[in-house]
Amino acid sequence: MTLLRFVYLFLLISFSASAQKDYRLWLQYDKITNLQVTQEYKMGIKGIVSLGNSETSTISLRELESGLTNMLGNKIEIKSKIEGENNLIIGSQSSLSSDIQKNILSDFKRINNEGFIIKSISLKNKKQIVITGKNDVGVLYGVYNFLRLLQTNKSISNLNVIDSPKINLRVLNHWDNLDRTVERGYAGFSLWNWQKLPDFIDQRYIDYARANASVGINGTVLTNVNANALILTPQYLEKVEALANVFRPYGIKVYLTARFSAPIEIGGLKTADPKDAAVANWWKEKAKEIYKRIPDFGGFLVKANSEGQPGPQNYGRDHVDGANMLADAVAPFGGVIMWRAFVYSEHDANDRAKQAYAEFQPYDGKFKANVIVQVKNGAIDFQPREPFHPLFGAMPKTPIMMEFQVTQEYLGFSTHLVYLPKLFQEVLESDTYQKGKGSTVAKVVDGSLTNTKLTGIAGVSNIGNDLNWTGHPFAQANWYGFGRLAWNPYLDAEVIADEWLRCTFSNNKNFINPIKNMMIKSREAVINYMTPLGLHHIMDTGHHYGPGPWVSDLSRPEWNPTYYHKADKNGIGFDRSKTGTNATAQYATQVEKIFDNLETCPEQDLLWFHHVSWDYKLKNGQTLWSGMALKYQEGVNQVQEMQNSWNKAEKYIDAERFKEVQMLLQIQYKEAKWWRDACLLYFQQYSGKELPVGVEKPTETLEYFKSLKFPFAPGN
Ligand code: BDP
Repeated sequence: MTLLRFVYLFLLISFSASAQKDYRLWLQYDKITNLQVTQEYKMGIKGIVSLGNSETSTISLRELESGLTNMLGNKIEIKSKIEGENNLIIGSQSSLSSDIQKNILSDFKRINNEGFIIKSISLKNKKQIVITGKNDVGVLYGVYNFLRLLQTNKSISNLNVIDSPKINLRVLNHWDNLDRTVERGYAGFSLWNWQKLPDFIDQRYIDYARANASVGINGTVLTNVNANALILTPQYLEKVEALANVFRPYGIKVYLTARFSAPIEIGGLKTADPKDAAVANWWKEKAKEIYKRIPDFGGFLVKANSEGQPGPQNYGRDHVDGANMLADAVAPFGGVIMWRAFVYSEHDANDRAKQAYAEFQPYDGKFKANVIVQVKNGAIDFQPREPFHPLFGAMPKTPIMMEFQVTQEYLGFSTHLVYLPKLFQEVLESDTYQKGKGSTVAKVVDGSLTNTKLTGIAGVSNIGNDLNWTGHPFAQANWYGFGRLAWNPYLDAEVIADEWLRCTFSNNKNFINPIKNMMIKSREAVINYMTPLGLHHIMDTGHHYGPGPWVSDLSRPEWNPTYYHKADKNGIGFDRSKTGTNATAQYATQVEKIFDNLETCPEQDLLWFHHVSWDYKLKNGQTLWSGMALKYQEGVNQVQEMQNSWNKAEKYIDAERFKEVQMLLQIQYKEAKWWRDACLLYFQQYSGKELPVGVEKPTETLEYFKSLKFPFAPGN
């Protein structure tokens, strides 16, 4: 490492420490206020000895140095060798002396290449703490983990933390366009300043990498799935290379989206037919060109023959032909193809929820070894609640990766406080019954169910160039939580919320407990005021902002909310049971039975799977109409409770973030009422019934709600 680079890195890290709280995410490193805790840390950490000399090791060292200095309020000595006791020794396995290695040899057997060990050891009768891993990135993960222990005021007196990521590819999908607009982005423009790259390296890139590394995210797809072929031209690849160079020492690989028609658009070929030798060759050469610049390039993410994107079917070929052709191109360099299964066609009269399974399931076992099929968590599209996608557990011979949406396209944009790890956890815990009871989606995704080696999880990013990165201070928790669950899909959302609050705001339990509770409940609140009881996709059209259950004039039937709720005089809901589209049959028999039967179908999914009458009796004895109306009201009430909790938090945190969240919650409250009133007025036309006692009367008419138009809603 050159001296210049060293100084540069140092400046960058210290810079970010002085930036605003909003910007610092969960890496606040605030001075610890608890004296007893501070005392323990000061006694336990007398110096840092860094054994590595890579860029990554320097980052680890600087991160520790700045984190500890800020949290403890005094500088920690950096030592060139181990002297005295209570040193933090950081370095990868090969850099450790044999007497240190002796202490932890067996632990190395328990971690994978990205794993880490944080351990209190005794060395020549002196107590030391070692942070290690098989390589420097593992050490970096260990360092962030160690810092988190301090951020959350955990004891460090007898450490023995041994941890590895359970999923290999932990990636963010940026739906960022080359003009810096972000599809479904609600936090400003794209971070990637293509015009100034490659020469101008924005501080943001480094802080983005730090944030990701701190939760173990190890890949980033820079560009939108609705892809632009230009990203694959030398002019842009040079810029991609610059980003890859920034991210590499943080353990983050860069991926790009591949537009299937690129050989025509930028390659001058007449076709993009995957069976055409010239096409296959063009991709091989393109891969070679990319890997020459970026030797650790991750590979391509592809949206093909979906929502108008080009793909192999344009040439009478199928998804396997397309994916395998690209797989061959990147295979020599160790690249992967993440091929999306988000497909549905306007020419297919079949229930949209069934189409991806119908198309992809028969391909099981047909993809090349470096292809992983990327499946959204549910069969429709990132709704506030969806039953898990039936492809999970249905393709045992194919690596399947999870796609979650971290950006809140269908959940109130970045204005609504919705804690998404609750949603992620619900999906991951769902039982596919692929190999009998206990075959959870998490076990499909981490490969443990079928001993799959290529595993992955993607989160559609909610990050933009807003000062606070995500538009809503609490949307930072969704980025954080996605990363934590990508690392370990068995973590509990509540534990993650606890960690995040402590790192981001305060360790004061009078703050943590009510605010954690608010976060946990927020996900059910949004379901209640938007789409209770299994309703889905009734957002206004195109931009998906606000309610639009009345929309029925779009060219594609399955883009219309009326297609999804099917409300009429007789009742409401989409019959996907045996008597309807039989989508339930796409699940394992045990699951199929549960969903198919009205008695056993969870009420939270009722209208997803069944069309029932307005008088249908819910488990609590209410009629469907009353129960639904009360759910809408409950959602509104829950937002009010969230406001109450937040208002009491004022004294525990900084004024700026307090105020921001307070204003946002007020908008959320207004919009929750909008959702309730618009949906109930609309559905009331069919139910023909009065609102039950306890539901507030709307103050506007249905016509008014229908007249609202948002031509400039963001993200569209
Ligand atoms: C939908 C979005 C659209 C995306 C599409 C996808 O509305 O902007 O392009 O998903 O995932 O949710 O490809």
